Amino acid sequence: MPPGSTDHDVIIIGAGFAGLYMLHRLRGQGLSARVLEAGGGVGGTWYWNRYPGARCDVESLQYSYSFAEDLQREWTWTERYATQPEILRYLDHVADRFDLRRDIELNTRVTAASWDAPGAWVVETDGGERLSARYLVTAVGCLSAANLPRLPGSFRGPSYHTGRWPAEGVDLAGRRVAVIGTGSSGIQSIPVIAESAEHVTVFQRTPNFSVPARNGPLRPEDDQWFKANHHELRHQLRTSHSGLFTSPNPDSALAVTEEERGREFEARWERGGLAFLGAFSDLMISEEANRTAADFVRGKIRATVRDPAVADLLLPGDHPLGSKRVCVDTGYYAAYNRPDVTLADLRTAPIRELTPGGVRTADREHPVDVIVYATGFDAMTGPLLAIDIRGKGGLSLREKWRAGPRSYLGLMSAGFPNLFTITGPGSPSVLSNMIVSIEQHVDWIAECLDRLGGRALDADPLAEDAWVEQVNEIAGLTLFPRANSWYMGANIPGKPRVFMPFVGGVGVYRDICAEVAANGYQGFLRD
Ligand code: N01
Repeated sequence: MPPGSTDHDVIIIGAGFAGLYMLHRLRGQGLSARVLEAGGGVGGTWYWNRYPGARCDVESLQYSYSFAEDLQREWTWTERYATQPEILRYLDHVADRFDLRRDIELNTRVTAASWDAPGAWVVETDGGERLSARYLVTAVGCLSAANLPRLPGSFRGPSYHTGRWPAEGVDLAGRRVAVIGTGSSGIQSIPVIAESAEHVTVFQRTPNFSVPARNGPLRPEDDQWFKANHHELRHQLRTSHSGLFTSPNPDSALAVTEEERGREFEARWERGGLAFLGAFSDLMISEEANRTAADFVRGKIRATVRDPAVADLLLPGDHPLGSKRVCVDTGYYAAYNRPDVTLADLRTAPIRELTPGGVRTADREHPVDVIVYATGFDAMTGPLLAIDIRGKGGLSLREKWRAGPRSYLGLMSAGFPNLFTITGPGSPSVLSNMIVSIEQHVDWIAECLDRLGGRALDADPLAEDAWVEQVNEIAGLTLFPRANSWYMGANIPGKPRVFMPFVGGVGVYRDICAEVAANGYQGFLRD
C-alpha cells in the first residue's frame, strides 16, 4: 500500500485512557492518527460511569499514567481513591496538556470496519462517514457494552444503567429507588443513593464479596513519597502480578496458625482495598485456603449487619472469594442497617415483571419511582463485537469468536491483519491495574508499528492456537473458572463460557511480549 493513500496511518477507536495515550505515542513517532469516540467527551469508562458514588477501586497514585514525568509531577490527587469526576478531570487535563483534541472526533460511533484490498482498514461510523487507515487500533475498553436485562412488563418511571448515567446527573432525593445488581457498581452506589433517597430496595441475585476501601484524603506525605520514588515504584508495578501494590505474602494460608491467619486478614481489612487478596499466596489456587479468607469476610458481614436474617442473605457462598471481581466499598454492608434500605433476595423470589409502579417479584410488588440497573457489562468481547469487524476475505470477527475469543497475546486475532486490540481478551487486562496494562500494550504496539514501517502484520494461527490453549491451561490451575463471572462471559445469556483474561500476571506477560518482539515478532506473520 503506497504511503499517503489512506486518510490516516492509524485509526484508533475510543478516547479513554488507552486511546488518548495511543494517539500521543503515535504522534510522537510521526504517524498520523485519528481517534473516533462515541461519547460526547474524552474519558471512556470514566465518561459514561457517572452513577452516584462512582470511584475507582485502585488507588489514585497507581491508577494514573506513568509515561510523562511532568504530568506525574504536576497532578495531585485529592483522595486515596479518586472519584469519577476527578478521574474525568484528569483525562480532560491530559487531552489538553498533550494537545490531543484536534485529532479526536467525538459523538462518532464506529459501526463497521473491514480489511480491504490492497491492505487498508475502512471504518464506517454511525454518521455515515467512511475513513481509511493502514492500521486500526481498538481502545474500546473492556467494560463499556452495558448489559441491560430484558425484563417483561413495563415501568412508567425513569430507569438508568450505571454505565450510561446521564451527564447532567439524576436527582434521586426523596425518591423510592430500586437498585438491581450487587456487583461493584451496585455496591458503590447503594450507600450513596440511600443518603438522599426516600427508600432503596436492593434486588440481589448473587451476594458478592466486598472489602472496605478505607478511603480518605490523600496524605501529602504519600503523594510526595510516590512522586519522589516514582521510577522505582512504577517499575515495581509493571513487574508485579496484578499491576497493583498488594504486598503479596508468600506464605500459604494453610501453613500458619488460625491466629496468625486472622491477624493477617484483619490487618489487611483495616488497611482496606484489594491488597486483601495478597494476604496469602494460595488464595486463588487452593479451595481450602480460599475458604479461610471467605469465612473471614462472611464473619465481618455478620458483625456489621444487625438483622441476622438480612446478614444471612448477604453472605456470598456460591463462588470462591476473588473468582468474581472483589468489590471495594464504603459503608455497603452498614447501609442495610438503615430503616430505608430493604434487601429483596431474588434467589428466593425472582423478578417476574416490571409494573407501571415498580418491580414485581415472585412474592410481592415493590413500589418504586426510579430503577437503577447496576447489571454490569458484556465484558471484553462485547465492545469489539458490537462493531461489524471483517478481516481477510470478509472473515467476520463475530463468526470467528462464536465459541469464544481467540487471539494471540490478546493483541491480534489471526485473519485480521494490522488490527490491534488494546487490553484484548487473552491479555491480563481486567485482572490487573488497567493503566499498567494499557501502557504496556500501547508501548508494544507503537514500537511494533515503528519497526513495521508500513508493512502488514497478522497473527500466525498456530501461535494463536497455542496462546489460547496456554491462557485456558493457566486459568484451569486457579479457582477463577469456578464462578459464573463476567470474566467467563457467564453473565450474558448465550455467551460462550470461556475464561477470557490471561491469569499469569502482568510481569510475566510483559516479558513474554518483549521476548516475542525481540525475536522478530515470533508468532506473527509479516508481508
Ligand atoms: O457489574 P457486575 P458491575 N436480574 O457484572 C446482577 C468494574 N467496576 O457494573 O451475579 C438481576 O459485576 C448480577 O447478578 P449475578 C469492576 O471490574 C469497577 O457492578 O449475575 N440481577 C450482579 O449482581 C467490576 O467487576 C468499579 O447473579 C442481575 C450485577 O447485576 C465490573 O466493572 C466500579 C441481572 C452486575 O454486577 C462490573 O461491575 C464499578 C438480572 N437480570 C465497576 N443481570 C470500581 O473501580 C445482572 N444482574 C470501583
